[in-house]
Amino acid sequence: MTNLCEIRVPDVGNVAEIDVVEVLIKPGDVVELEQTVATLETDKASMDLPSSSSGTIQEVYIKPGDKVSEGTLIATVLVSTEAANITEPVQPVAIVVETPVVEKAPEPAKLSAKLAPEPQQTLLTLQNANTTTAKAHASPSVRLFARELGVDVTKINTGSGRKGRILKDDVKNFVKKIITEGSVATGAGIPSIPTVDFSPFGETETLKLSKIKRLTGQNLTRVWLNLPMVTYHEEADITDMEAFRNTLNAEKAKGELKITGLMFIVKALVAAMQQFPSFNASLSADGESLILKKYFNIGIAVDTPNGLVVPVLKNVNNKSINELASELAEKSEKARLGKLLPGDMQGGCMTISSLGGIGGTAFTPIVNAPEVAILGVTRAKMQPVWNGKEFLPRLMLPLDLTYDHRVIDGAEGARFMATVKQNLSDIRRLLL
Ligand code: CAO
Repeated sequence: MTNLCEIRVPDVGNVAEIDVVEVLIKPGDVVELEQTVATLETDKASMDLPSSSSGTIQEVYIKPGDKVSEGTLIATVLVSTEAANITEPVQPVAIVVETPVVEKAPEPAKLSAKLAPEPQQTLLTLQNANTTTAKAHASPSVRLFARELGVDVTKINTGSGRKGRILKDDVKNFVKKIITEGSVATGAGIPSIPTVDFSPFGETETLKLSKIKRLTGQNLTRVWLNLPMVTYHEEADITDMEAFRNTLNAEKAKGELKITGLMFIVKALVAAMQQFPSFNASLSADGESLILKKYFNIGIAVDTPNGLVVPVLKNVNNKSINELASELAEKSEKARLGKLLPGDMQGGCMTISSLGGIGGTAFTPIVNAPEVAILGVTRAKMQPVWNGKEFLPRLMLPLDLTYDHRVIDGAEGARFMATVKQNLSDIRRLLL
């Protein structure tokens, strides 16, 4: 035998019109007593409407967007008389929408470990997401659902519900995105930049980013979020080096490839890396060991019409300045024509980003991880330098070393740069 019972909106205080935000049942669903059947919302609060019976839903009388009030019929439930669970109307569970809600961090998500293509990264994303305390526009049932999946609803930027409310589907989509992409843009717990409609301010045009720019952007963001980076600034006196370079170039026949200062910088850098092995290294995946490299390959950031690419000069220690100059000329030409092969860009130990041909006094380059450091170079400038007795005009080259602070200590960074500086100031040292 069965009874037909009704689920109605209980007394929720003197509120005339309550919005139906989400309906979580359909005919044929089996519901338990106090199971959430719908989410309602007033101006001030969001509430889960629990079932007042357990049984099978026969009919649902509301849909999202409807307005209800005390006594409105929500659904009918077929209840077996043996179960006879008919009760007094159950009070909805309310959560004040406008006030930050402190959420208890649940156990790490199991789902991610099972399904994610990159388990470590995805797991990290979900676990990080669990530990925050913030407000989110979501009903208690959605919060519970999110918690069960190990998702912090505050990491879901906007919901697809009314007024941006986060619905169950948004939580599911968030998880799907993490699983398919390995992470999401906001996966490290960083709030995303809000989307702005610029049209009120004037005309705009949307240009698609080149593939190189998009990939570089993803890589740089990943590095920025993972590496504690420090940038150390130094200046090298390259007056003598420049005089020597000019002599060499003057000896060259017309049309022969000229040598830029960058080749000396590459050599000076590698000589310092030979003295400081931790700069020619990568951190192991578990962060517990340093992988020291016995080869010396230097990546050179090259500016191309499609974005930044980094061809690698291989075995720099075994090559002459002239050889390196022609290799860079060939590779940067290939880079600008978009003809670099993957092998041309692999195997770098440290990268140089030189803006010296353009200008600048200093900048903070981003490490090309898993390398541990990058050397930035800006424009050399004649400066008065005090030699203890008088000011002399010297050509000073600004250098910026950014390093991964997990691997390199500040003092080590400073010593390394002092060595690079010495090597450039007196290039005879490169013979040692
Ligand atoms: N100070 C003063 N002059 C400099 C200099 C410096 N630090 N660096 C280069 N120059 C001079 C060169 O001597 C050359 O002068 P001449 O024309 O009189 O010979 C001129 O500037 C142009 O040099 P160049 O840039 O063509 O050559 P390079 O070997 O110094 O650099 C390359 C090659 C490929 C690194 C460079 O062309 C390039 O693409 N730089 C941009 C890299 C970049 O975008 N980095 C940013 C990464 S972070 O977003």
